[in-house]
Order: sequence, then structure tokens, then C-alpha cells
Amino acid sequence: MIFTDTIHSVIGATGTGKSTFINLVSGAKFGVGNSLLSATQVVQSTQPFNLNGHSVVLIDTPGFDDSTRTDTDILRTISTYLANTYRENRKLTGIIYMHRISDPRMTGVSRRNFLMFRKLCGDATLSSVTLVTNMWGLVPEGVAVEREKELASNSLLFKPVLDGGARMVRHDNTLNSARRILEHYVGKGTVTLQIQDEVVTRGLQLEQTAAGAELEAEKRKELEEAKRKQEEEMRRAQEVLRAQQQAAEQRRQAEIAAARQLAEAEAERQRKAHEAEMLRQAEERRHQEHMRLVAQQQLEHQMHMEALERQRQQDEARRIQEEAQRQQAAAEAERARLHQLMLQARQQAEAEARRARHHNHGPCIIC
Ligand SMILES: Nc1nc2c(ncn2[C@@H]2O[C@H](COP(=O)(O)OP(=O)(O)OP(=O)(O)O)[C@@H](O)[C@H]2O)c(=O)[nH]1
Ligand SMILES: [Mg+2]
Repeated sequence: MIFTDTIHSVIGATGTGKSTFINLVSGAKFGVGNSLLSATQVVQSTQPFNLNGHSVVLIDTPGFDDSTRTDTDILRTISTYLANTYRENRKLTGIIYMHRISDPRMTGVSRRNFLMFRKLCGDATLSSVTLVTNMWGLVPEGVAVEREKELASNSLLFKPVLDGGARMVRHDNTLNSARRILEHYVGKGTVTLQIQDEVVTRGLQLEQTAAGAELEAEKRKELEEAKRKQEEEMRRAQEVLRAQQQAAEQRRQAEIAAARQLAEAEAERQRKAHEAEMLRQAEERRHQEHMRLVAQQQLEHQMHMEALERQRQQDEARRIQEEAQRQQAAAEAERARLHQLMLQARQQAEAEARRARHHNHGPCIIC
């Protein structure tokens, strides 16, 4: 927020409560955002209102943010408005920069807004700057106080502005608080913002102004950062891809090795099975040969035994026959002997008989 003897301008990131502050103290009915999108899209001035007998006008500005418009667009809107008020000789008396103490850190949009704010104001106007912290109720007091200290003492945050003559005050969202902030400017002289000097007095194009150059530098930085991030993401993606390819290759190699192992194992199994089959067949052949030999031996043995039996039978038959012949011969001999004996006996008997007959008949002339 900035003001002349009647004009103050309120600047800050989107959603920091610029319109709320202005509405509260001026009675204006500017749109207040409750969504994530920026509520204030254009630069707008309040009707003059009375502050301790002084007529005051507040200028509401859109914040630099990512939600709806480009930063260049917003800068052009603000700088054009401020240049016009300057041309109309409606000078500013104060510039109010709103900052939520509830913001955990000052990065991104907040940092960009603060940079733009500094480049819009320039160093010469810092004594007319009020850094307003609000939304104290949204964080524990201890945390908020620590943040306030850090904002004031960090050279990347508010310190350079405070060192340049700006002041930092707390706003508790009450009318009294808002009025006290504005009362500080009563009776103070007007200031020319750097952007007004650059555009109106020096006739620079927006791009040539400190804010424009800063914006360009920021955009370049963002582009470089985006490019770096993109390259980083690409590198990561390539690494991921490479890792995936390596993993796939390793998997493939492992699969090949496993398949080779399987094939080798299968070949080995088949070789062993073949060997076992060969052994079995050889064993079977050996067995068959053995059985054949056994059978042959049995046959030969049987034939031998049969031959022996036959021989024995023949011998036996021969022996029987010989025995029979011998017995027959013996019988015949016996018979012959007996016959002989009989003959002899008969002859003897006949002789006896003859003798007897002879004796009976006196001595024989023959004997
Ligand atoms: N708790 C608390 N909430 C606030 C305060 N100031 C504003 N708000 C809330 O913050 C939200 C944004 O307020 P706005 O006044 O629209 O903020 P803005 O800075 O004008 O936002 P843009 O127009 O988008 O740049 C709204 O929901 C307000 O009710 C405050 O001091 N305390
Ligand atoms: Mg607003």
C-alpha cells in the first residue's frame, strides 16, 4: 500500500490480507479472497477517507503469484498505475508491505513479491516503507516472535529494508491497529518510487526498470532452474532407464544363465540316463550271456549226464548180459558138470549094478 498526503499503496503477496486491511480502515468493499486464487486482479484505489482530520486514499495492488496472471503482466499493471498517479502529481506518502507471520518460510511467491516490492520502491524511499506482519493468531506466539526476529535480522529477508530506514509493525486485524499504522505517516512528506522515476522521469521501458530487470533476471533464473530441474529429471530418468536396462540385462543374463544351467542339467541328466541305459543294456546283455552260458552249461551237463546215464545203462546192460551169459555159462557148465556127474553116477551106478549083478552071479570073467 502506498500513500501521498492522501495516498498510500499496499503491496504484498497474494492472500496476505491487503484488501482486508484496506477495507477495514477505509470502509471500501474490495473483494477479499477465500479461495486459492488471487482475489485482486487490478490496481484499485479507495475513496478518500478521514484519518485524524487527514484525507487518505489507499491503493490496493494485486500480488505477484502463480495462480492467474504472469508476473510481467502484474508488474505492468502496477507500474502503469503508479506512473499515472505520478504523472497526475498524486504523490505517495507511504508504502505498506503486508507479510503473513504465519508463513513458515519466505520462499517462492513471498520472496518474489518482496524482491519486486524492493525494486518498485528503490532504496531512497525505504524510510516511507512499513513492513506489516499480520495473521499472528494463526501460529503460536513464540513461533511468530521467532519468525519476526528472523525476518528483521536476516540479510536475505527484511534486514536490508529495515537498515534502509523502513519500520516493521504488527497488525492484529483490528481497526485501531490499521489506523495506528497509517497515523505514522500523517504529516510526512511524499516520496517518488523508483519505478515512477524510471518510467515517468527517465522514460524507461518496463523491461529497463529495476523491477523489470529483476523480473527478467528472476524469469531467467526460474528458466535456468526449470532447465536445470528438467535436465536433472532427464538425467534421473536416464539413470532410471539405464538402471532399468541394466536390471533387465542382468535379468536377461540371469535367465540365459539359468536356461543354460537348465539345458546343461538336462543334457547331463540325459547323458547320465543314456549312460545308465547303456549300462543297463550292457548288464542285461551280460546277464543274458550269462544265462545263455548257464543254460548251455546246463544243457551240456544234462547231455553229459544223459550220456553218462546211457553209458551206465549200456554198461549195466552189458554187465547184466555178461552176468547172464556168465550165469548161463555157469549154469550150462553146472548142468554139464551135473550131467557129467549124472553120467558118471549113472555109469558108476550101472557099473555098480553090473558089479553087483556080476558078484551075484559069481566072479566075472571080465573084471
Ligand atoms: N486471520 C487473519 N486472516 C486474515 C487477515 N487478513 C486477511 N485475512 C484473510 O486472508 C484471506 C485473504 O485476504 P485478502 O484481503 O483477500 O488478501 P489479499 O492480499 O488482498 O489477496 P489478493 O487480492 O489475492 O492479492 C481472506 O480469507 C481474509 O479473510 C488477518 O489479519 N488475520
Ligand atoms: Mg486483494
